[in-house]
Amino acid sequence: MSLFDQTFETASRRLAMLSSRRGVLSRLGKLAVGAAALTPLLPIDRTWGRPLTDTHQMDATKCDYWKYCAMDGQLCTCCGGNGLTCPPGTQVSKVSWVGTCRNGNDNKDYLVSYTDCCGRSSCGQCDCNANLRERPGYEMGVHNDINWCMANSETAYHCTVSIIVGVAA
Ligand code: ABN
Repeated sequence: MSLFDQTFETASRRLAMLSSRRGVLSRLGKLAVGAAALTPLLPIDRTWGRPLTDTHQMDATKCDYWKYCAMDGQLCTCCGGNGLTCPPGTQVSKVSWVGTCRNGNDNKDYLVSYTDCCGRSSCGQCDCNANLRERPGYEMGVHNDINWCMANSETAYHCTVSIIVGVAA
């Protein structure tokens, strides 16, 4: 076959492959497989706007619940309390720790106060240590590994409740 014929044949085959139904379907198939392989790697929001209620972020008995981001202590929700008020037989600490946590549901930052419940021995459940923005012990004023019951007459530490104070500015 002459060079001219060969070139013409190759070009015709390529054109036929590009425009034939089989060629188009084959390219679409490759595109679909490539997209399926790459999509999991892309940095996109996979909640698709859904609330995060099916994750620990919304379970008040788990340390990764969003409002425990600056928490150091045992969750009163695991110690017979409701998470907002101290369990029966304990007193609210006179001093508390305050943190700012982001609620993944509405993407807003909230001021959260962590108040110790005092007067009974340690509950021993759900010990959480997130401590976002806490500083080391030598910066006493911004250190959270402290028994806030120290200022009460009953200084024994039982557990900690987390109260949302408001939306952070
Ligand atoms: N604020 C909770 C706590 C109590 C005792 C010791 C460390 C932290």
